[in-house]
Amino acid sequence: MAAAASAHPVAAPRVGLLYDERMCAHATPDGEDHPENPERLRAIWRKLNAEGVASRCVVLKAKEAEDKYIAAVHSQSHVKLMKEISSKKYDASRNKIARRFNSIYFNKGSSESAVLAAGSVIDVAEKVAAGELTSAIALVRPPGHHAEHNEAMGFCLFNNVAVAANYLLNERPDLGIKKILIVDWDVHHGNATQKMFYKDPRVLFFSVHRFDYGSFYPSEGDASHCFIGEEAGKGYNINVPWEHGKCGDADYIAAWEHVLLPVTEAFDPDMIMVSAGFDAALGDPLGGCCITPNGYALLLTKLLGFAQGRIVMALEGGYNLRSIANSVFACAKVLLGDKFTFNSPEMQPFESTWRVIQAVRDELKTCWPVLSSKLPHNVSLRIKPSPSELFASSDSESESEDVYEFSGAVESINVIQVADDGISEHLSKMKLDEDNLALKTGSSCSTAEQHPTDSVEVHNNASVVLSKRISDLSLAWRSDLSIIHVWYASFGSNMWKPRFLCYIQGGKAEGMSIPCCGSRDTSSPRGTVWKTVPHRLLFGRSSTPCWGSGGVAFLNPEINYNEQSYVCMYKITLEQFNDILFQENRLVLEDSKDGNVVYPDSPLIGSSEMEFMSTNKAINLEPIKGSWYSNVLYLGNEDGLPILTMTCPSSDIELFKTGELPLVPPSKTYAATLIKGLVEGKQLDPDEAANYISSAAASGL
Ligand code: X5A
Ligand code: ZN
Repeated sequence: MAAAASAHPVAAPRVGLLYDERMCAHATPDGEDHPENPERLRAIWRKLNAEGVASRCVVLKAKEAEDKYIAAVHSQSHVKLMKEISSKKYDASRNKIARRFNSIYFNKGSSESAVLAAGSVIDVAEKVAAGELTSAIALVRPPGHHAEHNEAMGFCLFNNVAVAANYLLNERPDLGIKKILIVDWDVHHGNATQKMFYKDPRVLFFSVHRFDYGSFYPSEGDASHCFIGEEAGKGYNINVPWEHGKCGDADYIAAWEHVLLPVTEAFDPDMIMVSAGFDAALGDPLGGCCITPNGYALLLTKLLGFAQGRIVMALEGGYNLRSIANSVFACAKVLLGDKFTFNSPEMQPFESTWRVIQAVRDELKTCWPVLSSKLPHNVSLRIKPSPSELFASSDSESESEDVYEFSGAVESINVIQVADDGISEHLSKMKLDEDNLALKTGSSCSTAEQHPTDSVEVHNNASVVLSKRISDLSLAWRSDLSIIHVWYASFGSNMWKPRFLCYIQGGKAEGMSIPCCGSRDTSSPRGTVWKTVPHRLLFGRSSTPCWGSGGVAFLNPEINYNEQSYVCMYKITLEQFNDILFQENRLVLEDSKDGNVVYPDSPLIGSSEMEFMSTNKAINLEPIKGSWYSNVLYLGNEDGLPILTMTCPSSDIELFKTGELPLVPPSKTYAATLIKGLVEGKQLDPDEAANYISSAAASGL
């Protein structure tokens, strides 16, 4: 390579690039598809080689972590379990143990991959700290930032970045790294890293992530901006929680300019570690955000001016192979010192971004006085994405390939005028039938407005032709909704699978006095996943036609971070979800003449209701006002699909509070059904399950 003529030639940076096929051994046990799969590493590695970037780096092999270094941030028993989970001893119980964790699989390669991932980040961090490398990228998996002290979680087994940061601070004082900034730009909150350094002022943890008011994975309240650290660590934990998807370069740059960079300047770290997930990238199937490769390059460039450029990047999430390959490629070029030209396409942060940034600054300004200044007030902002944009899937691969040709990201925010708040208000008040839009597939992060123009005319003058059209339409919704999948989150008796299946296949399970008619589509759920949600479980009303006397389960629609209720999520079609709503709300009739079942001929949750929920998080179904389960809640997103549940409206909660509706414990049979669900679902043992139900029944509202 010809060096450019310069008065002060600067030595080429030595950029570490760690890749090792051994970290591809961790995979699903039976080859099931999973977003966190070995191809992620291979796709990145192929791209870096094809572009001639790998050969410009110092390529390193993975290295195992010593137990004691992992055990400095994890419990001994967790280290032991993760190290043994791939051994013969666990052949029979491995899958069962995986199900005890949230979003975890194990196979025979998991233990070695996990130890190598942690050891590799230690190794590159040590080399950067020692000055052997200028900076480094560790292509590791499994990822780490969700892995808690005593728990694997969210595709993560060991918290690789936390292990390495702890190693430098506590084991290698000789290397002189006294303060570390961890920048977690994975689209998910770095819950575990936050906890591990919550009281530690030597580690400034900064995480920017989707929060969606608490509904985005990992759906814990501590991802909010109010969590700023404790004791000596107060002020050294910074969360920037996005309110919705579709955030892109402009939003991230704004968080950098107005939060991260001023604080980093004041903190003056000795090293920066990036929890570099690329699931906020354009095209990612889980993230729903849209950072371009140039956007990542710019975010990284802005960090290079600190800590003498000592940056260690460790891969976390990122599930679109093209997007992650292109994004890592862009980052590698930044570290190698390639010049980027960052143009300023017309791009503006969301109005919500500005609100979030202001809230973060307010929360932290006493700790970081530099945040007390006024934000520029005449910034040009755009309104939050339209509802149809928010539910649109964003995993088009060709699209993310195209974006690589995109010329650049914003350099600074240009200022024109403040968004009109009235527009978002209008959106939330939109009448349901005003916008009978088809769900958009594929997404763009363009700012183009989506207008609800294509409403289907069904309320028209009567004519033979039209009535035929109506009946066609009444079936058409079924085929439209049969190709859309959702997670139905059950929290009551439906947690017991045989009972839930009655709603799909018809019939009745043990303890039920009347049978279900089932769904028109009797196919089994495509998946089952358990999780807990921050909502109160309550039991109320005094009897049901099906279960007899005793209260039935409701979920308080209000989010309450002090509550953890179990939900069993079934992946079903939106058609099946509607059929469950019909049955729960007793809308399926039996024709008195032929005994055939008659379903309502339009869905309760169609595309427009989905859109409404994407912005409002809940929808009270007007057509069945007064029914017990007329309130559909959007509880977030699981692997790219919306999580929905059905419960009572908030107005009923008020009636429960005043006693106009009674809070009544469940009957023995009904409680037994819930307990069976929790036990057979391997969530709780029988005693714990009984406790869970009785304490939910005992605590008032
Ligand atoms: C590392 C990471 C995501 C887990 C999502 C689970 N984990 N639904 O991106
Ligand atoms: Zn992630």
